[in-house]
Amino acid sequence: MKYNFNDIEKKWQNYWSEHQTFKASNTSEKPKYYVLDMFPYPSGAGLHVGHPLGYIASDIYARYKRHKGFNVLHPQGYDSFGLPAEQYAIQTGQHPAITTETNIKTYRRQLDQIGFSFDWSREVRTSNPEYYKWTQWIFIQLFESYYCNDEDKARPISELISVFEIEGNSKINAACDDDVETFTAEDWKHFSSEEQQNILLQYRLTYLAETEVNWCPALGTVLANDEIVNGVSERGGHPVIRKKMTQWSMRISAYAERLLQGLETIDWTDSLKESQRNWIGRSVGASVTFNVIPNANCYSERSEESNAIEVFTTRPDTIFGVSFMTLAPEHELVSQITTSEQKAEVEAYIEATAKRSERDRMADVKTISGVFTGAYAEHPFTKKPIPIWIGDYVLAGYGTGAVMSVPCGDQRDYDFAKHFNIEIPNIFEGVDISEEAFASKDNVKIANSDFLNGMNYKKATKRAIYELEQLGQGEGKTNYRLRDAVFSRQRYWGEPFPVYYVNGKPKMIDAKYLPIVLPEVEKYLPTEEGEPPLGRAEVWAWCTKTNKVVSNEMLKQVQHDENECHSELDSESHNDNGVYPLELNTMPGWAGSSWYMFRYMEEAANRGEAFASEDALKYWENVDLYIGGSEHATGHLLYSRFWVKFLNDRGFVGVDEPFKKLINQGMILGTSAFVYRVNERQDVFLSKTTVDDFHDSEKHEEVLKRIQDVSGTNTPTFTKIHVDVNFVNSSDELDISKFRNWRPEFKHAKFIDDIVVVERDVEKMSKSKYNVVNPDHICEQYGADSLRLYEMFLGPLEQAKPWNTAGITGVHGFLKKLWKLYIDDNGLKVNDAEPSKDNLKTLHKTIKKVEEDIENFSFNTSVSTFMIAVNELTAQKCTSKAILEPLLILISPYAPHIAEELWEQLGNSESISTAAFPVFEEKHLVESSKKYPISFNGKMRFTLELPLDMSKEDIEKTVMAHEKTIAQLDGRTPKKVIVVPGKIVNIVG
Ligand code: ANZ
Repeated sequence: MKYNFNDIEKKWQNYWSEHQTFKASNTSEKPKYYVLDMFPYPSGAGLHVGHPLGYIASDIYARYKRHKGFNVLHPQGYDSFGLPAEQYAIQTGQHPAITTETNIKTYRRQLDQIGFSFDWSREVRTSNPEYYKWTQWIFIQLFESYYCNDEDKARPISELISVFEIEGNSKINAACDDDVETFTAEDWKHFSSEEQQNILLQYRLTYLAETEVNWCPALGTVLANDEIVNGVSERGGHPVIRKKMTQWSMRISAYAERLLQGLETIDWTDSLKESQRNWIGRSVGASVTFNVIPNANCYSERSEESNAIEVFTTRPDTIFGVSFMTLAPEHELVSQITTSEQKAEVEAYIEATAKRSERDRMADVKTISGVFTGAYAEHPFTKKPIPIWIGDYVLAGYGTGAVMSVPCGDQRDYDFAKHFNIEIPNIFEGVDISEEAFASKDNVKIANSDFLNGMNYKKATKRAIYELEQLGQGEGKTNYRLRDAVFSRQRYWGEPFPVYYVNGKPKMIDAKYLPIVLPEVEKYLPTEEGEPPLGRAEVWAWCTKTNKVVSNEMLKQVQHDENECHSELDSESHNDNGVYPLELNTMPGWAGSSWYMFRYMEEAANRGEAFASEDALKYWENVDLYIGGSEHATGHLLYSRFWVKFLNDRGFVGVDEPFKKLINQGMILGTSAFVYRVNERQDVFLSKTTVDDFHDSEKHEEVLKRIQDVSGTNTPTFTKIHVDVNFVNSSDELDISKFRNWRPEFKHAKFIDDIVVVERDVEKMSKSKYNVVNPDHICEQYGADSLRLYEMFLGPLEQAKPWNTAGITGVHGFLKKLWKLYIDDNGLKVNDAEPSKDNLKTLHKTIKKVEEDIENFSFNTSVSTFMIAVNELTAQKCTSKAILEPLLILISPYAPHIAEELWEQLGNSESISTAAFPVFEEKHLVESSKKYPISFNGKMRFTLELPLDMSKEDIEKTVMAHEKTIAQLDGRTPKKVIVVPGKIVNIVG
């Protein structure tokens, strides 16, 4: 009987689905284990062989854990809101819900054919209203919370209001905006409700604020920092500019320290933790206030006010080395302190720098640019005037957007001072700063610094902070690079906010009316007025009387009436029919993925009253193993930790971290193929080798002639272009007719060479590089088990590795060999024969290695272990069920279909996934004999294999009687025979 993988795989996939073999239970007696994959975004292109790598690894682990007696939750779903479906909708008019549905079908078919042990009954889709109802609900909870720094956790906003009512805000220690003003209980009572709402907004964990955002005009939306690569949008590579907009933000900065500390409690790779640490960017130092010296010559009307500049510094010990200050061009004081003489120059500079992105500004250390404001600040200790400059090396969004510049200690300050001829005082004892700043803080004493003289960095820092505190001009401060996360997107295909506006002030819709379902629009583009696509919705107003989304007509009605009788703005008090505009932005891609791990915990049938029931949350706790790509290091993986900490603070979940262990799978790279095109004639192509010959002086003439003959060009130049790897055979030769049929512009392609050999290069596997290998073809041709084994066999899970389809025949051959061990032309050949010692040794060696490998996520080495085992058992002609049955369990996590089939053939009626993992027994590996080195006077002459349980006397007798010993001794009688059982025999004399 042949190994008919296509039939076998289909049969078992149907079996698993019909029997719900991998459905997890929420009430099992077994210990729980939760294995999660980062869920896919269902793109139109479907899966390529790079996508399932992590899924295969997690599936092996999930199946292994089931064999080990765990109740395993291994769910899957779709991150189904997002930009590509929307862009496709813009181009084709097709509703994103429809394309998303189609894409999901393709994904599901592709995933099913690989034989994953997913519990599909718990599937989630972030774009499903029943799902995003809870994303909206979490948003409301964030709005209704503030962060109490004393308790170090989020608390209900109602508690904050109670404190305001009793004692105002002077004693409140909470995360809030920078510019919150102090008020008393009395003040609070007298504030209008609108003023009160404005103040609360400065404390809420999600708040509306005018923020400088990354605006991408081409995509018509705001992008997060991690959606921008090298200054352009990650998607599409469009330019990104900075722009001020009113946006929802998430006060993630309140959680900076806990996000940092939490890393110590989870089992993630060092590199991943390091990127989160860098992203959070904790800096310990001080904030210092410099008073601006009033100057009547300022052009601003507000110049008479007393101004102060607050800076953040990591080096308060260098305070006496300050010889100027630098403000970011966007700093709010710039316009107030600049003198009339400097006004024109300052304004020109600000305009020029606005064009440079923050990233450019950070990356560029060479260009020194800046301008003097004409104003001076007073040094807190020496009282000397210090010139205030603006320079774009100071970033507006970091620290306070202002620095105390210490040219002797900071290279950027040094370069700036040199360039503009500013004084460079030296405050380091015995250090030469004639060439560059002294950037180190170690092994040096402070000089020329009044009360800091003679101190090292540590002491001077402490003392400087103390003295600043005495003056009331500074204090110790820890700063984080992590900024609050902008949460609004000007897109259609995302979660609507449960928010409406009364007099421009946001109000939350009561949670019991959720979900607020995404409205229909006739086009997915922003409106002509520049509003987001939801601005096109006709039924998108909130009626507070019926608690329903109603037609915008009702809104217009009110405004219309108002215009007649009243001024335009006071809509609430007059003629108010209780209908208000809804928020037009939608939530960003990371909203739905920040909590989806909890949704899977609930069995689908019980999903109702909560995002997951208390029992389900308690049972599954958090994800034990999470596998996914490292590109989410500072996006999804940080945001979801933040939301989980918040949900935990407010008592909605019992855990503080979502993912206990995390592994990043390495990328599978494609082997791209290229030909060269003659630039002067777009329809003429040639091989890489011919291009090389063209540049070779000996062959140049001949090649040039050939090119001239075909293209008529005398001075050809070449461009390398991608060709689809599917047009290339295993000898790297291009199928010219396929190429010509590929695209209209290639229809009449002419080739200089008869045989076109493509150039190969390893790149990221991507549709745009035409190097994508589709798993469907592999499954058809070799089967899913071969695909699974091969993906693992490519190399260590976490490393990047190139795909080469040709290599799959190796693992496919192995599976055929495995099959033959059980089945030949006459059918099953396994019997009840007593296993030999060698059989047992092979089996137990394999159990030990495979178990160790899986526990260490070293799946590639397991595959070679299986190959060795099958080779050995084949050589041993093993037919013993006692060996071959457990062997199937070992292989089943990797190649589940063939394992199930052979398991059934052996007479088992239940799925192999329910079988217990074989138990390793050391005794079978213990050697029963030993190859003794036989030495004569310490020199080894030959080896002799003897049983390990042989007595000392018998060993001596056997060795002495051996013909090689007799020959060695040549008639002599040895003085002594030393026998160390299990080790050596030495014959002396
Ligand atoms: C005085 C000083 C002396 C500084 C010295 C450094 C060395 P990290 O570690 O990244 O937190 N700085 C503060 N705010 C800035 C901004 N918005 N843009 C650019 N630079 C800024 O760096 C903090 C240090 O970077 C601060 O300490 C400040 O310069 C500068 F010998 O103050 B330092």
